[in-house]
Amino acid sequence: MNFVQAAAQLADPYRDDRVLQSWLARVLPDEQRHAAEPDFIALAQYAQFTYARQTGTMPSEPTLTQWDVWGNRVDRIELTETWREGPAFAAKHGLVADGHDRALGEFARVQQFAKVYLYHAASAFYSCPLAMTDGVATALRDASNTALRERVLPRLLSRDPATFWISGQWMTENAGGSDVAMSETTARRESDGAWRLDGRKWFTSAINAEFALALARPEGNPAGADGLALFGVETRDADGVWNGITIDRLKDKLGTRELPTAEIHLHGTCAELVGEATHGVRAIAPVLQVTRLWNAFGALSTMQRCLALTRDYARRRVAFGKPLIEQPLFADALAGREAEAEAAFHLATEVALLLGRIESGKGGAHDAALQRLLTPLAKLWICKLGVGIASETVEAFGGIGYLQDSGIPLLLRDAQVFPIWEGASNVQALDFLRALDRLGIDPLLDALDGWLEAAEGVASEADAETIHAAIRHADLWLRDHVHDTPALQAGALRLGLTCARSLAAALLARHATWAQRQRNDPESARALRRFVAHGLDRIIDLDMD
Ligand code: MFK
Repeated sequence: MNFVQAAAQLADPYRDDRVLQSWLARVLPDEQRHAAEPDFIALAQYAQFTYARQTGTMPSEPTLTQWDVWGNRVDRIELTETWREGPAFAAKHGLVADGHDRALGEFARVQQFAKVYLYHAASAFYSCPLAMTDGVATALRDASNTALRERVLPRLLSRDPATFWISGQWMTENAGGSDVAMSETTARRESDGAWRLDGRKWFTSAINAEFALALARPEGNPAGADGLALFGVETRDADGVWNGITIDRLKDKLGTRELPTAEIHLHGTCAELVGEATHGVRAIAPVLQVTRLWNAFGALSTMQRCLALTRDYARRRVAFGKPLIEQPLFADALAGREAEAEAAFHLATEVALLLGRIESGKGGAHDAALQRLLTPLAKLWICKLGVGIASETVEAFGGIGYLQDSGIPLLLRDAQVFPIWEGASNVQALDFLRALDRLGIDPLLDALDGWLEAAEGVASEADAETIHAAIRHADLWLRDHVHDTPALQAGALRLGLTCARSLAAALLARHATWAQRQRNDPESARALRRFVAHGLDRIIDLDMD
Protein backbone atom coordinates (compact mmCIF):
# COMPACT_ATOMS: atom_id res chain seq x y z
CA MET A 1 0.00 0.00 0.00
CA ASN A 2 1.46 3.31 -1.03
CA PHE A 3 1.71 6.05 1.57
CA VAL A 4 -0.73 8.93 1.19
CA GLN A 5 -0.09 12.14 3.08
CA ALA A 6 -3.00 13.46 5.18
CA ALA A 7 -4.05 16.89 3.92
CA ALA A 8 -3.52 20.03 5.97
CA GLN A 9 -6.61 21.27 7.81
CA LEU A 10 -7.42 24.85 8.69
CA ALA A 11 -7.61 25.40 12.44
CA ASP A 12 -10.27 27.76 13.82
CA PRO A 13 -8.99 31.20 12.78
CA TYR A 14 -10.68 32.84 15.76
CA ARG A 15 -10.37 30.50 18.73
CA ASP A 16 -6.99 29.03 17.77
CA ASP A 17 -5.25 32.31 16.97
CA ARG A 18 -3.23 33.10 20.11
CA VAL A 19 -2.12 36.48 18.78
CA LEU A 20 -5.65 37.66 17.98
CA GLN A 21 -7.11 36.30 21.21
CA SER A 22 -4.45 37.89 23.35
CA TRP A 23 -4.75 41.27 21.63
CA LEU A 24 -8.56 41.33 21.85
CA ALA A 25 -8.35 40.45 25.54
CA ARG A 26 -6.04 43.42 26.14
CA VAL A 27 -7.72 46.00 23.96
CA LEU A 28 -11.43 45.37 23.48
CA PRO A 29 -13.63 45.94 26.56
CA ASP A 30 -15.28 42.71 27.72
CA GLU A 31 -18.82 43.85 27.04
CA GLN A 32 -18.03 44.92 23.50
CA ARG A 33 -16.13 41.74 22.82
CA HIS A 34 -19.00 39.68 24.12
CA ALA A 35 -21.39 41.51 21.77
CA ALA A 36 -19.08 41.10 18.76
CA GLU A 37 -18.17 37.47 19.42
CA PRO A 38 -21.03 35.86 17.44
CA ASP A 39 -19.75 37.74 14.37
CA PHE A 40 -16.14 36.70 15.04
CA ILE A 41 -17.25 33.09 15.33
CA ALA A 42 -19.39 33.29 12.18
CA LEU A 43 -16.47 34.79 10.23
CA ALA A 44 -14.15 32.02 11.42
CA GLN A 45 -16.70 29.37 10.48
CA TYR A 46 -17.05 30.93 7.04
CA ALA A 47 -13.27 30.79 6.64
CA GLN A 48 -13.26 27.07 7.43
CA PHE A 49 -16.28 26.49 5.19
CA THR A 50 -14.76 28.26 2.18
CA TYR A 51 -11.42 26.55 2.78
CA ALA A 52 -13.11 23.14 2.67
CA ARG A 53 -15.16 24.19 -0.36
CA GLN A 54 -12.13 25.21 -2.39
CA THR A 55 -9.84 22.34 -1.36
CA GLY A 56 -8.75 20.34 -4.36
CA THR A 57 -10.51 22.58 -6.87
CA MET A 58 -9.32 25.49 -8.94
CA PRO A 59 -11.28 28.64 -8.07
CA SER A 60 -13.62 29.85 -10.79
CA GLU A 61 -13.21 33.29 -12.30
CA PRO A 62 -15.56 36.11 -13.26
CA THR A 63 -16.50 36.48 -16.89
CA LEU A 64 -17.38 39.49 -19.00
CA THR A 65 -20.00 39.33 -21.76
CA GLN A 66 -19.76 42.50 -23.79
CA TRP A 67 -22.47 41.86 -26.39
CA ASP A 68 -25.77 40.04 -26.17
CA VAL A 69 -26.97 37.67 -28.84
CA TRP A 70 -28.83 40.48 -30.66
CA GLY A 71 -25.77 42.69 -30.85
CA ASN A 72 -26.56 45.02 -27.96
CA ARG A 73 -23.65 46.21 -25.83
CA VAL A 74 -24.40 44.83 -22.37
CA ASP A 75 -21.09 44.45 -20.50
CA ARG A 76 -22.46 41.85 -18.12
CA ILE A 77 -20.22 40.41 -15.40
CA GLU A 78 -20.78 36.92 -13.99
CA LEU A 79 -19.31 36.70 -10.51
CA THR A 80 -17.93 33.69 -8.68
CA GLU A 81 -19.74 31.98 -5.82
CA THR A 82 -17.78 33.65 -3.01
CA TRP A 83 -18.34 37.00 -4.67
CA ARG A 84 -22.06 36.40 -5.00
CA GLU A 85 -22.13 35.68 -1.26
CA GLY A 86 -20.04 38.78 -0.51
CA PRO A 87 -22.58 41.62 -0.24
CA ALA A 88 -25.00 39.83 2.07
CA PHE A 89 -22.22 38.43 4.22
CA ALA A 90 -20.35 41.73 4.48
CA ALA A 91 -23.45 43.77 5.25
CA LYS A 92 -24.77 41.32 7.83
CA HIS A 93 -21.48 41.14 9.70
CA GLY A 94 -20.84 44.89 9.54
CA LEU A 95 -17.47 44.67 7.81
CA VAL A 96 -17.78 48.28 6.68
CA ALA A 97 -20.52 49.56 8.98
CA ASP A 98 -18.73 48.69 12.24
CA GLY A 99 -15.87 51.07 11.50
CA HIS A 100 -18.29 54.00 11.28
CA ASP A 101 -20.63 52.98 14.08
CA ARG A 102 -20.51 55.71 16.71
CA ALA A 103 -22.16 53.38 19.24
CA LEU A 104 -18.95 51.33 19.22
CA GLY A 105 -17.03 54.40 20.42
CA GLU A 106 -13.26 54.47 20.22
CA PHE A 107 -13.10 50.73 19.56
CA ALA A 108 -15.16 50.79 16.37
CA ARG A 109 -12.07 50.30 14.22
CA VAL A 110 -10.63 47.65 16.54
CA GLN A 111 -13.78 45.59 16.19
CA GLN A 112 -13.98 46.18 12.44
CA PHE A 113 -10.38 45.27 11.71
CA ALA A 114 -10.58 42.15 13.86
CA LYS A 115 -13.34 41.12 11.47
CA VAL A 116 -11.34 42.14 8.40
CA TYR A 117 -8.49 39.98 9.68
CA LEU A 118 -10.84 37.01 10.03
CA TYR A 119 -12.61 37.61 6.72
CA HIS A 120 -9.97 38.59 4.20
CA ALA A 121 -8.38 35.18 3.63
CA ALA A 122 -11.83 33.64 3.15
CA SER A 123 -13.15 36.37 0.89
CA ALA A 124 -11.45 35.68 -2.45
CA PHE A 125 -10.55 39.40 -2.28
CA TYR A 126 -14.12 40.58 -1.84
CA SER A 127 -12.25 42.49 0.87
CA CYS A 128 -10.95 44.75 -1.94
CA PRO A 129 -14.27 46.47 -2.71
CA LEU A 130 -15.04 46.52 1.01
CA ALA A 131 -11.79 48.39 1.61
CA MET A 132 -12.73 50.86 -1.12
CA THR A 133 -16.24 51.19 0.28
CA ASP A 134 -14.84 51.93 3.71
CA GLY A 135 -12.37 54.48 2.33
CA VAL A 136 -15.01 56.16 0.21
CA ALA A 137 -17.43 56.29 3.15
CA THR A 138 -14.67 57.95 5.20
CA ALA A 139 -14.08 60.56 2.48
CA LEU A 140 -17.80 61.19 1.99
CA ARG A 141 -18.39 61.80 5.71
CA ASP A 142 -16.90 65.26 5.31
CA ALA A 143 -18.10 65.95 1.75
CA SER A 144 -19.57 69.39 1.24
CA ASN A 145 -22.00 67.93 -1.34
CA THR A 146 -24.58 67.05 1.27
CA ALA A 147 -27.12 65.65 -1.21
CA LEU A 148 -24.56 63.15 -2.50
CA ARG A 149 -23.44 62.31 1.00
CA GLU A 150 -26.95 61.75 2.31
CA ARG A 151 -27.93 59.62 -0.67
CA VAL A 152 -24.85 57.39 -0.84
CA LEU A 153 -23.35 57.14 2.65
CA PRO A 154 -26.25 55.22 4.24
CA ARG A 155 -25.94 52.62 1.49
CA LEU A 156 -22.20 52.16 1.96
CA LEU A 157 -22.72 51.79 5.71
CA SER A 158 -25.82 49.63 5.47
CA ARG A 159 -26.11 46.40 7.45
CA ASP A 160 -29.03 45.38 5.25
CA PRO A 161 -28.06 43.38 2.13
CA ALA A 162 -31.07 44.88 0.31
CA THR A 163 -29.69 48.41 0.50
CA PHE A 164 -25.92 47.80 0.79
CA TRP A 165 -23.71 49.24 -1.96
CA ILE A 166 -20.06 48.72 -2.59
CA SER A 167 -17.89 51.47 -4.01
CA GLY A 168 -14.85 51.59 -6.24
CA GLN A 169 -12.08 54.15 -6.34
CA TRP A 170 -11.11 55.11 -9.90
CA MET A 171 -7.77 56.81 -9.76
CA THR A 172 -5.39 54.77 -11.85
CA GLU A 173 -4.98 55.66 -15.53
CA ASN A 174 -2.54 54.52 -18.18
CA ALA A 175 -0.34 57.54 -17.53
CA GLY A 176 -0.58 57.48 -13.76
CA GLY A 177 -0.59 54.57 -11.38
CA SER A 178 1.62 56.30 -8.84
CA ASP A 179 1.79 59.75 -10.44
CA VAL A 180 -1.93 60.39 -10.36
CA ALA A 181 -1.44 64.04 -11.31
CA MET A 182 -0.94 62.83 -14.91
CA SER A 183 -4.60 61.73 -15.13
CA GLU A 184 -6.20 62.46 -18.51
CA THR A 185 -9.90 62.01 -17.74
CA THR A 186 -11.76 65.25 -18.25
CA ALA A 187 -14.89 66.68 -16.68
CA ARG A 188 -17.18 69.13 -18.46
CA ARG A 189 -20.07 71.04 -17.04
CA GLU A 190 -23.30 71.06 -19.05
CA SER A 191 -25.52 74.09 -19.31
CA ASP A 192 -27.89 72.52 -16.75
CA GLY A 193 -25.01 72.29 -14.26
CA ALA A 194 -24.53 68.49 -14.57
CA TRP A 195 -20.99 67.13 -14.85
CA ARG A 196 -19.95 64.60 -17.49
CA LEU A 197 -16.72 62.60 -17.46
CA ASP A 198 -14.78 61.36 -20.49
CA GLY A 199 -11.67 59.22 -20.37
CA ARG A 200 -10.20 55.87 -19.64
CA LYS A 201 -9.70 54.25 -16.24
CA TRP A 202 -7.14 51.53 -16.34
CA PHE A 203 -7.56 49.49 -13.10
CA THR A 204 -11.09 49.64 -11.71
CA SER A 205 -11.73 47.22 -8.86
CA ALA A 206 -14.31 46.03 -8.48
CA ILE A 207 -16.25 46.87 -11.61
CA ASN A 208 -19.48 45.45 -10.20
CA ALA A 209 -19.53 48.28 -7.61
CA GLU A 210 -22.68 50.40 -7.55
CA PHE A 211 -20.73 53.59 -6.87
CA ALA A 212 -17.24 54.98 -7.41
CA LEU A 213 -15.14 58.00 -6.60
CA ALA A 214 -13.26 59.14 -9.69
CA LEU A 215 -10.61 61.76 -10.33
CA ALA A 216 -11.04 63.93 -13.41
CA ARG A 217 -9.82 67.33 -14.58
CA PRO A 218 -12.53 69.93 -15.08
CA GLU A 219 -12.09 71.73 -18.40
CA GLY A 220 -9.97 74.81 -17.98
CA ASN A 221 -8.23 73.56 -14.80
CA PRO A 222 -4.42 73.56 -14.74
CA ALA A 223 -2.25 70.46 -15.07
CA GLY A 224 -1.05 68.72 -11.92
CA ALA A 225 -2.67 67.21 -8.81
CA ASP A 226 -4.38 70.43 -7.72
CA GLY A 227 -6.19 70.74 -11.07
CA LEU A 228 -7.97 67.42 -10.58
CA ALA A 229 -11.34 67.21 -8.88
CA LEU A 230 -13.08 64.37 -7.09
CA PHE A 231 -16.39 63.10 -8.47
CA GLY A 232 -18.97 60.59 -7.34
CA VAL A 233 -20.34 58.25 -10.01
CA GLU A 234 -23.33 55.92 -9.80
CA THR A 235 -22.24 53.19 -12.16
CA ARG A 236 -25.66 51.91 -13.32
CA ASP A 237 -29.26 53.09 -13.24
CA ALA A 238 -32.11 51.23 -11.54
CA ASP A 239 -32.48 48.99 -14.63
CA GLY A 240 -28.81 48.05 -14.55
CA VAL A 241 -27.91 50.17 -17.59
CA TRP A 242 -24.35 51.47 -17.42
CA ASN A 243 -23.88 55.19 -16.86
CA GLY A 244 -21.89 55.97 -20.02
CA ILE A 245 -19.39 53.24 -19.09
CA THR A 246 -18.04 50.54 -21.37
CA ILE A 247 -15.93 47.69 -20.06
CA ASP A 248 -13.05 47.03 -22.44
CA ARG A 249 -11.84 43.88 -20.71
CA LEU A 250 -11.18 42.24 -17.38
CA LYS A 251 -7.55 42.28 -16.33
CA ASP A 252 -5.60 39.06 -16.69
CA LYS A 253 -3.87 39.25 -13.28
CA LEU A 254 -1.22 37.14 -11.56
CA GLY A 255 -3.54 36.70 -8.57
CA THR A 256 -6.79 38.07 -7.12
CA ARG A 257 -8.47 36.38 -10.06
CA GLU A 258 -11.93 36.16 -8.56
CA LEU A 259 -11.92 39.94 -8.28
CA PRO A 260 -13.27 41.61 -11.45
CA THR A 261 -10.76 44.35 -12.16
CA ALA A 262 -11.59 46.13 -15.40
CA GLU A 263 -10.34 48.56 -17.97
CA ILE A 264 -13.14 50.96 -18.75
CA HIS A 265 -13.97 53.96 -20.91
CA LEU A 266 -16.14 56.80 -19.69
CA HIS A 267 -18.28 58.40 -22.39
CA GLY A 268 -20.10 61.39 -20.94
CA THR A 269 -20.59 59.58 -17.64
CA CYS A 270 -22.88 61.52 -15.30
CA ALA A 271 -21.00 62.51 -12.15
CA GLU A 272 -21.32 64.77 -9.13
CA LEU A 273 -18.65 66.88 -7.53
CA VAL A 274 -17.84 65.66 -4.02
CA GLY A 275 -16.60 69.06 -2.94
CA GLU A 276 -14.64 71.77 -4.70
CA ALA A 277 -13.72 71.58 -8.40
CA THR A 278 -9.98 71.38 -7.61
CA HIS A 279 -7.62 69.56 -5.19
CA GLY A 280 -8.98 66.13 -6.00
CA VAL A 281 -5.87 64.32 -4.79
CA ARG A 282 -6.15 66.00 -1.40
CA ALA A 283 -9.83 65.04 -1.34
CA ILE A 284 -9.14 61.38 -2.11
CA ALA A 285 -6.30 61.08 0.45
CA PRO A 286 -8.67 60.00 3.27
CA VAL A 287 -9.67 57.04 1.09
CA LEU A 288 -6.03 56.01 0.83
CA GLN A 289 -5.42 56.31 4.57
CA VAL A 290 -8.16 53.74 5.17
CA THR A 291 -7.60 51.39 2.23
CA ARG A 292 -3.88 51.16 3.00
CA LEU A 293 -4.72 49.91 6.47
CA TRP A 294 -7.02 47.31 4.88
CA ASN A 295 -4.05 46.25 2.72
CA ALA A 296 -1.95 45.69 5.83
CA PHE A 297 -4.74 43.66 7.45
CA GLY A 298 -5.22 41.68 4.24
CA ALA A 299 -1.54 40.79 4.32
CA LEU A 300 -1.82 39.86 8.02
CA SER A 301 -4.81 37.67 7.30
CA THR A 302 -2.90 35.93 4.52
CA MET A 303 0.08 35.40 6.82
CA GLN A 304 -2.22 33.99 9.49
CA ARG A 305 -3.64 31.54 6.92
CA CYS A 306 -0.14 30.60 5.74
CA LEU A 307 1.15 30.00 9.26
CA ALA A 308 -1.94 28.10 10.40
CA LEU A 309 -1.72 25.74 7.43
CA THR A 310 2.02 25.29 7.87
CA ARG A 311 1.61 24.50 11.57
CA ASP A 312 -1.06 21.92 10.83
CA TYR A 313 0.90 20.34 8.00
CA ALA A 314 4.05 20.23 10.12
CA ARG A 315 2.22 18.15 12.74
CA ARG A 316 0.94 15.68 10.14
CA ARG A 317 3.98 15.37 7.92
CA VAL A 318 6.64 12.95 9.12
CA ALA A 319 10.15 13.06 7.68
CA PHE A 320 13.33 11.46 8.98
CA GLY A 321 11.43 9.74 11.77
CA LYS A 322 9.42 12.56 13.30
CA PRO A 323 6.86 15.24 12.45
CA LEU A 324 8.31 18.30 10.78
CA ILE A 325 7.29 20.41 13.75
CA GLU A 326 9.73 18.41 15.89
CA GLN A 327 12.56 18.92 13.42
CA PRO A 328 14.65 21.70 14.96
CA LEU A 329 15.39 23.49 11.70
CA PHE A 330 11.80 23.46 10.47
CA ALA A 331 10.50 24.58 13.87
CA ASP A 332 13.06 27.35 14.09
CA ALA A 333 12.22 28.74 10.65
CA LEU A 334 8.49 28.62 11.38
CA ALA A 335 8.95 30.36 14.74
CA GLY A 336 10.91 33.08 12.92
CA ARG A 337 8.02 33.70 10.52
CA GLU A 338 5.54 33.68 13.39
CA ALA A 339 7.58 36.26 15.27
CA GLU A 340 7.66 38.55 12.22
CA ALA A 341 3.91 38.20 11.73
CA GLU A 342 3.21 38.84 15.42
CA ALA A 343 5.22 42.07 15.40
CA ALA A 344 3.44 43.14 12.21
CA PHE A 345 0.10 42.37 13.83
CA HIS A 346 0.81 44.77 16.68
CA LEU A 347 1.82 47.56 14.32
CA ALA A 348 -1.32 47.30 12.15
CA THR A 349 -3.64 46.94 15.12
CA GLU A 350 -2.15 50.03 16.75
CA VAL A 351 -3.04 52.02 13.63
CA ALA A 352 -6.60 50.67 13.77
CA LEU A 353 -6.83 51.64 17.44
CA LEU A 354 -5.55 55.15 16.71
CA LEU A 355 -7.94 55.61 13.80
CA GLY A 356 -10.89 54.68 16.00
CA ARG A 357 -9.73 56.99 18.76
CA ILE A 358 -9.38 59.91 16.37
CA GLU A 359 -12.70 59.33 14.62
CA SER A 360 -14.57 58.99 17.91
CA GLY A 361 -13.15 62.27 19.17
CA LYS A 362 -11.12 60.54 21.90
CA GLY A 363 -7.76 60.98 20.21
CA GLY A 364 -5.73 64.16 20.31
CA ALA A 365 -3.19 65.76 17.98
CA HIS A 366 -0.53 63.27 19.06
CA ASP A 367 -2.74 60.33 18.04
CA ALA A 368 -3.51 61.97 14.71
CA ALA A 369 0.18 62.55 13.98
CA LEU A 370 1.02 59.00 14.96
CA GLN A 371 -1.73 57.51 12.80
CA ARG A 372 -0.63 59.60 9.80
CA LEU A 373 3.01 58.50 10.23
CA LEU A 374 2.33 54.84 10.99
CA THR A 375 -0.11 54.15 8.13
CA PRO A 376 2.43 54.18 5.27
CA LEU A 377 4.92 52.30 7.49
CA ALA A 378 2.40 49.54 8.20
CA LYS A 379 1.46 49.29 4.54
CA LEU A 380 5.00 49.17 3.21
CA TRP A 381 6.52 46.71 5.65
CA ILE A 382 3.58 44.38 6.31
CA CYS A 383 2.62 44.01 2.65
CA LYS A 384 6.18 43.07 1.71
CA LEU A 385 6.31 40.67 4.65
CA GLY A 386 3.11 39.03 3.40
CA VAL A 387 4.79 38.11 0.12
CA GLY A 388 7.83 36.74 1.94
CA ILE A 389 5.79 34.57 4.27
CA ALA A 390 3.54 33.30 1.45
CA SER A 391 6.67 32.35 -0.50
CA GLU A 392 8.14 30.52 2.52
CA THR A 393 4.82 28.70 2.87
CA VAL A 394 5.10 27.31 -0.64
CA GLU A 395 8.55 26.06 0.30
CA ALA A 396 7.38 24.62 3.63
CA PHE A 397 4.88 22.44 1.77
CA GLY A 398 7.56 21.28 -0.65
CA GLY A 399 6.41 19.86 -3.98
CA ILE A 400 2.76 19.87 -2.91
CA GLY A 401 3.08 23.58 -2.20
CA TYR A 402 4.05 24.10 -5.81
CA LEU A 403 0.91 22.42 -7.14
CA GLN A 404 -2.05 24.58 -8.04
CA ASP A 405 -4.73 22.31 -6.60
CA SER A 406 -3.11 22.32 -3.15
CA GLY A 407 -4.32 25.94 -2.90
CA ILE A 408 -0.89 27.04 -1.64
CA PRO A 409 0.33 28.81 -4.82
CA LEU A 410 -2.83 30.89 -4.71
CA LEU A 411 -1.66 32.37 -1.40
CA LEU A 412 1.55 33.56 -3.00
CA ARG A 413 -0.02 34.84 -6.22
CA ASP A 414 -2.65 36.74 -4.24
CA ALA A 415 -0.15 38.10 -1.72
CA GLN A 416 1.91 39.70 -4.47
CA VAL A 417 -0.80 42.32 -4.94
CA PHE A 418 -0.40 43.75 -1.44
CA PRO A 419 2.78 45.76 -2.07
CA ILE A 420 1.29 47.11 -5.34
CA TRP A 421 -2.35 47.75 -4.53
CA GLU A 422 -3.15 51.29 -3.29
CA GLY A 423 0.38 52.50 -3.82
CA ALA A 424 3.60 50.53 -4.18
CA SER A 425 6.15 50.33 -1.36
CA ASN A 426 8.20 53.18 -2.82
CA VAL A 427 5.09 55.39 -2.83
CA GLN A 428 4.55 54.49 0.84
CA ALA A 429 8.16 55.30 1.67
CA LEU A 430 7.84 58.70 -0.01
CA ASP A 431 4.49 59.25 1.69
CA PHE A 432 6.25 58.59 5.01
CA LEU A 433 8.74 61.34 4.09
CA ARG A 434 5.79 63.63 3.21
CA ALA A 435 4.28 62.97 6.64
CA LEU A 436 7.66 63.42 8.40
CA ASP A 437 8.10 66.74 6.62
CA ARG A 438 4.83 67.96 8.14
CA LEU A 439 4.91 66.31 11.53
CA GLY A 440 8.55 65.55 12.31
CA ILE A 441 9.81 62.32 13.86
CA ASP A 442 9.11 63.31 17.48
CA PRO A 443 5.64 61.70 17.64
CA LEU A 444 7.30 58.38 16.76
CA LEU A 445 10.15 58.81 19.23
CA ASP A 446 7.77 59.77 22.05
CA ALA A 447 5.44 56.89 21.30
CA LEU A 448 8.28 54.39 21.18
CA ASP A 449 9.60 55.60 24.55
CA GLY A 450 6.13 55.17 26.06
CA TRP A 451 5.69 51.67 24.68
CA LEU A 452 9.09 50.58 25.93
CA GLU A 453 8.44 52.08 29.34
CA ALA A 454 5.32 49.94 29.55
CA ALA A 455 7.49 46.93 28.70
CA GLU A 456 10.01 47.34 31.49
CA GLY A 457 10.69 44.13 33.33
CA VAL A 458 9.69 41.76 30.53
CA ALA A 459 11.52 43.11 27.50
CA SER A 460 15.20 42.59 28.26
CA GLU A 461 17.42 45.63 28.58
CA ALA A 462 19.41 44.39 25.61
CA ASP A 463 16.31 44.19 23.42
CA ALA A 464 15.11 47.60 24.55
CA GLU A 465 18.53 49.02 23.76
CA THR A 466 18.52 47.43 20.28
CA ILE A 467 15.12 49.00 19.61
CA HIS A 468 16.24 52.40 20.87
CA ALA A 469 19.47 52.20 18.88
CA ALA A 470 17.60 51.47 15.62
CA ILE A 471 15.21 54.39 16.00
CA ARG A 472 18.05 56.70 17.10
CA HIS A 473 19.93 55.73 13.97
CA ALA A 474 16.84 56.57 11.88
CA ASP A 475 16.56 59.94 13.63
CA LEU A 476 20.26 60.76 13.10
CA TRP A 477 20.14 59.64 9.47
CA LEU A 478 17.16 61.91 8.87
CA ARG A 479 18.93 64.89 10.43
CA ASP A 480 22.06 64.22 8.37
CA HIS A 481 20.09 64.12 5.11
CA VAL A 482 17.36 66.64 5.74
CA HIS A 483 18.75 69.10 3.18
CA ASP A 484 19.66 66.46 0.61
CA THR A 485 16.39 65.47 -1.06
CA PRO A 486 17.85 62.91 -3.50
CA ALA A 487 19.67 61.12 -0.65
CA LEU A 488 16.58 61.30 1.51
CA GLN A 489 14.43 59.79 -1.22
CA ALA A 490 17.02 57.15 -2.11
CA GLY A 491 17.07 55.98 1.49
CA ALA A 492 13.33 56.34 2.14
CA LEU A 493 12.51 52.63 1.91
CA ARG A 494 15.38 51.66 4.22
CA LEU A 495 14.35 54.41 6.62
CA GLY A 496 10.72 53.28 6.48
CA LEU A 497 11.58 49.65 7.11
CA THR A 498 13.82 50.58 10.04
CA CYS A 499 11.13 52.72 11.64
CA ALA A 500 8.39 50.15 10.97
CA ARG A 501 10.40 47.31 12.52
CA SER A 502 11.57 49.33 15.55
CA LEU A 503 8.10 50.61 16.32
CA ALA A 504 6.59 47.16 15.81
CA ALA A 505 9.18 45.71 18.19
CA ALA A 506 8.29 48.30 20.84
CA LEU A 507 4.58 47.55 20.40
CA LEU A 508 5.21 43.82 20.64
CA ALA A 509 7.30 44.44 23.78
CA ARG A 510 4.42 46.34 25.37
CA HIS A 511 1.99 43.56 24.51
CA ALA A 512 4.37 40.81 25.63
CA THR A 513 4.64 42.48 29.02
CA TRP A 514 0.87 42.57 29.40
CA ALA A 515 0.53 38.94 28.23
CA GLN A 516 3.22 37.77 30.63
CA ARG A 517 1.74 39.62 33.59
CA GLN A 518 -1.99 39.21 32.95
CA ARG A 519 -2.13 35.81 31.29
CA ASN A 520 1.11 34.23 32.34
CA ASP A 521 1.75 33.75 28.61
CA PRO A 522 5.44 33.91 27.63
CA GLU A 523 4.86 33.37 23.88
CA SER A 524 4.85 37.03 22.86
CA ALA A 525 8.03 37.65 24.84
CA ARG A 526 9.66 34.76 22.99
CA ALA A 527 8.48 36.21 19.68
CA LEU A 528 9.95 39.58 20.68
CA ARG A 529 13.37 38.06 21.34
CA ARG A 530 13.39 36.40 17.94
CA PHE A 531 12.07 39.43 16.12
CA VAL A 532 14.71 41.71 17.62
CA ALA A 533 17.39 39.11 16.85
CA HIS A 534 16.35 39.21 13.17
CA GLY A 535 17.51 42.83 13.14
CA LEU A 536 15.59 46.08 13.12
CA ASP A 537 17.89 48.52 11.45
CA ARG A 538 17.73 48.45 7.65
CA ILE A 539 19.62 51.70 7.09
CA ILE A 540 22.95 51.23 5.43
CA ASP A 541 24.96 54.42 5.18
CA LEU A 542 25.99 54.50 1.57
CA ASP A 543 28.49 56.98 0.31
CA MET A 544 27.04 57.68 -3.12
CA ASP A 545 29.64 60.20 -4.31
C1 MFK B 1 -6.96 44.02 -4.61
C2 MFK B 1 -6.37 43.88 -5.90
C3 MFK B 1 -6.56 44.97 -6.83
C4 MFK B 1 -6.34 44.57 -8.25
C5 MFK B 1 -5.02 44.85 -8.79
C6 MFK B 1 -4.56 46.22 -8.54
C7 MFK B 1 -3.26 46.50 -9.20
C8 MFK B 1 -2.80 47.89 -8.90
C9 MFK B 1 -3.76 48.95 -9.32
C10 MFK B 1 -3.28 50.28 -8.94
O1 MFK B 1 -3.21 51.14 -9.74
S1 MFK B 1 -2.87 50.54 -7.32
C11 MFK B 1 -2.23 52.18 -7.35
C12 MFK B 1 -3.20 53.07 -6.74
N1 MFK B 1 -2.60 54.39 -6.73
C13 MFK B 1 -2.20 54.94 -5.61
O2 MFK B 1 -2.30 54.40 -4.54
C14 MFK B 1 -1.62 56.31 -5.74
C15 MFK B 1 -0.15 56.30 -5.50
N2 MFK B 1 0.34 57.67 -5.43
C16 MFK B 1 0.29 58.39 -4.29
O3 MFK B 1 -0.12 57.88 -3.26
C17 MFK B 1 0.77 59.80 -4.35
O4 MFK B 1 1.48 60.06 -3.18
C18 MFK B 1 -0.41 60.78 -4.46
C19 MFK B 1 -1.09 60.60 -5.79
C20 MFK B 1 -1.45 60.56 -3.34
C21 MFK B 1 0.04 62.24 -4.27
O5 MFK B 1 1.05 62.58 -5.15
P1 MFK B 1 1.25 64.07 -5.75
O6 MFK B 1 0.51 64.16 -7.03
O7 MFK B 1 2.70 64.35 -5.75
O8 MFK B 1 0.49 65.06 -4.75
P2 MFK B 1 0.98 65.90 -3.49
O9 MFK B 1 1.09 67.33 -3.94
O10 MFK B 1 2.15 65.32 -2.79
O11 MFK B 1 -0.28 65.75 -2.54
C22 MFK B 1 -1.52 66.38 -2.87
C23 MFK B 1 -2.25 66.57 -1.54
O12 MFK B 1 -2.65 65.27 -1.03
C24 MFK B 1 -1.39 67.18 -0.47
O13 MFK B 1 -2.24 67.96 0.37
P3 MFK B 1 -2.27 69.57 0.29
O14 MFK B 1 -2.86 69.88 -1.04
O15 MFK B 1 -3.12 69.96 1.45
O16 MFK B 1 -0.86 70.03 0.40
C25 MFK B 1 -0.90 65.99 0.31
O17 MFK B 1 -0.54 66.29 1.62
C26 MFK B 1 -2.14 65.11 0.28
N3 MFK B 1 -1.78 63.71 0.49
C27 MFK B 1 -1.10 62.93 -0.36
N4 MFK B 1 -0.97 61.70 0.16
C28 MFK B 1 -1.60 61.73 1.35
C29 MFK B 1 -2.13 63.02 1.56
N5 MFK B 1 -2.83 63.34 2.64
C30 MFK B 1 -3.00 62.39 3.57
N6 MFK B 1 -2.54 61.14 3.44
C31 MFK B 1 -1.83 60.77 2.36
N7 MFK B 1 -1.39 59.52 2.25
